[in-house]
Amino acid sequence: MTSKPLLLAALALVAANEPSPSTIRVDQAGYETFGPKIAIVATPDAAPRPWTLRDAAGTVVAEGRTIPFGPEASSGEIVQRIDFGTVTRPGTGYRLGIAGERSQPFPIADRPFADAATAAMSFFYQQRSGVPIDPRYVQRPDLARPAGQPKEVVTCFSGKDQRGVNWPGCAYRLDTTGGWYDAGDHGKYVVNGGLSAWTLLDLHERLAQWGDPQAFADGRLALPERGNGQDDLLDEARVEVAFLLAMQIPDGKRLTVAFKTDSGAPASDFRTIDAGGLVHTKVADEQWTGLPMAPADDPMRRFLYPPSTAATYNMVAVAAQAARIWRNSDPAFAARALAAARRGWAAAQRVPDLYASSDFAGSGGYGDRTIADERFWAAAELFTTTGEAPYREAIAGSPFLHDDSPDFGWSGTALPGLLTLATMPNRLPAPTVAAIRKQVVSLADRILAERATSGYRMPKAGATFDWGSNSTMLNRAIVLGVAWQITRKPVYREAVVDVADYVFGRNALDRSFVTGFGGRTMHQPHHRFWAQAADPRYPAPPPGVISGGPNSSARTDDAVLKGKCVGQTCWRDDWRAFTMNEVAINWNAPLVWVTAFLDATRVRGAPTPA
Ligand code: 9MR
Repeated sequence: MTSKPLLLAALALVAANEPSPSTIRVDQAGYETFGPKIAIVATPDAAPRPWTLRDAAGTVVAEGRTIPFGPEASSGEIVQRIDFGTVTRPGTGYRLGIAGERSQPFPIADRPFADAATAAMSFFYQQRSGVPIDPRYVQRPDLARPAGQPKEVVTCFSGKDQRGVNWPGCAYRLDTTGGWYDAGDHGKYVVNGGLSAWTLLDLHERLAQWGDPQAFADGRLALPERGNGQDDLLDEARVEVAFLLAMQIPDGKRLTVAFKTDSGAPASDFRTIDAGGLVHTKVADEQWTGLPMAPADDPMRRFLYPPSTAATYNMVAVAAQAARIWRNSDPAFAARALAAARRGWAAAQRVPDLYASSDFAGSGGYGDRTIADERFWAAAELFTTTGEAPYREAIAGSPFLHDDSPDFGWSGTALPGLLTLATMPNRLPAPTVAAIRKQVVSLADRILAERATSGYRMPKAGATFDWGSNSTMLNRAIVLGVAWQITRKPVYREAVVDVADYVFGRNALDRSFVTGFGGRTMHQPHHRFWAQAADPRYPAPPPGVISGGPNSSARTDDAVLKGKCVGQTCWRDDWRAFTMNEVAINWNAPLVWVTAFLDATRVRGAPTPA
């Protein structure tokens, strides 16, 4: 148990190290030597102000006037821009200044995002379940820890759910050892794990297309697999792919499941089905544990929770993607993944309407009533890998070929399918591929249009920030990045830089949401092990971990900010604030994608004048 004085001392320590916020907001991780350089300043009125840029020695290296923008919806401020893109001298400790106010220090560097990409990948190693976290592969010795759930052979949950409905369990066990913990909790969820693994695998495939296939070559990351001759990003992603495969129900198993699981009513319509090939939704604790809690100390019983059609399609998509990625380097693994994907596809055709129940205690719901998008995604990945007719038929005529949502996430997975079909070599007719590319570019244009309305040049208009809003921004940056890949128009890449600038500090809170990158970063994630703010005997987070970000819509954890915040100001650096400051695999994965994209596509050397 923590004593109160210790707790207060820990909180005071964090507060004492914290520079005060500035009204001049910069990308605290840095600006690219030959890239755009925009800062945002909040001012009491819209009158332009003179600004200066000083180097670390205090010498003025540039000056100019702010460019008024006006009222800003996402923050409630009046903002102006500082454009210092003409400065191309690398250095550290630059600061912008306006009449007595100065920004956090920042570097100008050729590769300001390279270290963040590496650190953001380390997050996945440190979220691994089933293996000890080895001091040789982490940034500080106190981040090492014993394995959590080193032998996780689990059966289905049986007994009463939170609404008193009795679930019958099952007559088998699965070995689900491994994978990544989802977030600050110790649940392992297929739909979120699948999307996260897909994001990293998608990055891997694209790095080659961007001309940087060695970005995560063997030895680039600190991993136990270092030196095995395989790409390190693939080594990490494989941990999760293996977990997804382990969640699939063996052939011939029968299971009693509820077909009615709408939220609002207790689960009902239990039927016994042939469950072979379906995928369990999650393996997780029976009850929520508190913070702090190292994975190895987690006392809860863990169970498999019922399969769903969405989880099945999700595994299918990623396994199909894995099958083409490992085809040459590990044909046996690739064949196993493809067989699992085909078996999953068949099972989902047989059982197209099995939805997850969110009524179990101890773990996240991840419920999703719309499965057509998962089906489209699975078909897209299977078709890209195999070229076979049934998958083409599932794609052809799909409304998702023309869907106008620029967002994707754990519950909305049509866009991942579209992005794959747009640029991964496949056997669709050339005019169809051209139409899909056009669609991706038009979604990116929609994002650009929203950015034009944003004083912070965010890829999203308005003041609504949902749970995990930083991943909404980063996933939109992925769409922009693919549009850049298709068109090579600089504006799409510039808009990706804007998203990086936002998450690394160019926001209304003057806060880098990524630990370790910036002068004023997030310190206190909602995380059971990186829980130093809750208990000084636990470690502070490693660098490279992104907060979920502002949440203006669903803040069940928070009375402090209620009614007192606008949009992006609805966030606190507080380990208790689980709707705002948790960290998660599906938020760090797009951080890796975006930082690695920017690093791989950086301008090498001074651009030739037009
Ligand atoms: O990221 C999820 C978010 O979209 C949902 O609104 C929220 C509430 O259901 O759950 C989030 O996911 C959490 C999951 O349920 C449990 N592990 C931590 C995840 C991040 O907070």
